[in-house]
Amino acid sequence: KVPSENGVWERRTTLPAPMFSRNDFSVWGFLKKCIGMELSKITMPIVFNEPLSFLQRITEYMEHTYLIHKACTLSDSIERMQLVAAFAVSAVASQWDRTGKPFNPLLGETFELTRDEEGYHMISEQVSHHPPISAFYSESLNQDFSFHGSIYPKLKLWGKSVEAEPKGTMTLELSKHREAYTWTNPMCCVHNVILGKLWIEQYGTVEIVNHSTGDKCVLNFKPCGMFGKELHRVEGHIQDKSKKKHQVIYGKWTECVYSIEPKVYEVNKKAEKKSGGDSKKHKQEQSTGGDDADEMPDVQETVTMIPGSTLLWRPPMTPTSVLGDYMLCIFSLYFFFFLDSLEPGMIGVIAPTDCRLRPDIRAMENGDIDTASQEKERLEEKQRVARRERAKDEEEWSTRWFQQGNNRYTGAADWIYKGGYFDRRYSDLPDIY
Ligand code: CLR
Repeated sequence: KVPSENGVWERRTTLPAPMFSRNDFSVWGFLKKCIGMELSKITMPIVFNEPLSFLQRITEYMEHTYLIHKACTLSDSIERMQLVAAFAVSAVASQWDRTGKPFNPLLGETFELTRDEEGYHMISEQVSHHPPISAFYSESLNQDFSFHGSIYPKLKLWGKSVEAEPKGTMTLELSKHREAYTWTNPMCCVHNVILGKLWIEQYGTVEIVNHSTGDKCVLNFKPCGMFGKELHRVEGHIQDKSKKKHQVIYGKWTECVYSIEPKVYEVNKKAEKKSGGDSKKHKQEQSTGGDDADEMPDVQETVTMIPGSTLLWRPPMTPTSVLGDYMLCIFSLYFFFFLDSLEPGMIGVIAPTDCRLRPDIRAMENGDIDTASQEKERLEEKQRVARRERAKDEEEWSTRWFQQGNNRYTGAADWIYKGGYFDRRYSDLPDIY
């Protein structure tokens, strides 16, 4: 927040400093030395970073929390599933055009987000350094829901792209309905790390399970395909435990999510085929093998709304120009801006491990790249020294707000919130900055 004329603090609407252009730096120049290495162990030059910690980047899952609030008010479980599906799609929507690398969180780093107006708060902690694992827990202030999970981004360098598999289970619990939903996020691929313009694709099947009713929503995040026709497209359906199809879900994760009755959807599809809507007459050569860049297909086609559909979600659009050379595009700048803003009321309230207090990220946000770079090195060295000290004393690192366990619903390995963060008795916190 920034002070306005009458002395009241208002949320900021711009970033403190514009960023330099990344165009002069080649990602490949660094990556070629790293072939065959585990990507999480590579220290990339800071120019490829965006001034956010990975903990803040995953907090963007919460941008459209109103969908969960809405789901809580519905009495029909299929209708609730529709909104949960829309939430799962909306959660990854901010990835569009976000090719900056967030800062790797330090072990023990935390990020708190308290949004009184939106009725929830969230706490996340870096619980492991190698492999990097971030755990998060959010709940509504009126105890209607909790949404929690952990993310271990497994990165792979394929010829021209970096593929990130976000390992970890998302769990959403709606207390009034005694329901729990689980799913795993789709794959994320960053194209053209060798040459060309970086762009992001998300693909894979996301299966949302309602563990109380046995309802399922199977969502297919489509790979962009040969003509780019499927770029950003999401399609799927909701079925009950007897496998009866109830609703079809369709749209794009960058644009909108609709739901419609399966019968109406099928009729429409058939009609579209008859009219030769998507003829595949001219086969085009696929460009995966060649040396040239995989350009992002032009996204000309917007989603056609089939009559009878219900709109479940649409992201609020904001002009990207405000961000200047940050070269990221985000639907709701508002959300991004306050993710990293250190408001006066927060000092002394947020935990001393909160990434808002990280000097390297702060320096980068202020446009001071040299300080950012020096500070980043200092923090990483401090972390290494601490680890060596622990090894010498045969001491194990203990996580502060989460503990390793199994997901209650799926049995998969998970990180469980121990509670207590919001009591704000921050004893035993490591000194990581
Ligand atoms: C996407 C949403 C998933 C969780 C997740 C895991 C890994 C993240 C990815 C998200 C976004 C893109 C990401 C990736 C790790 C590295 C990659 C931040 C948040 C960046 C863009 C790679 C940049 C490196 C190039 C400059 C080479 O649910």
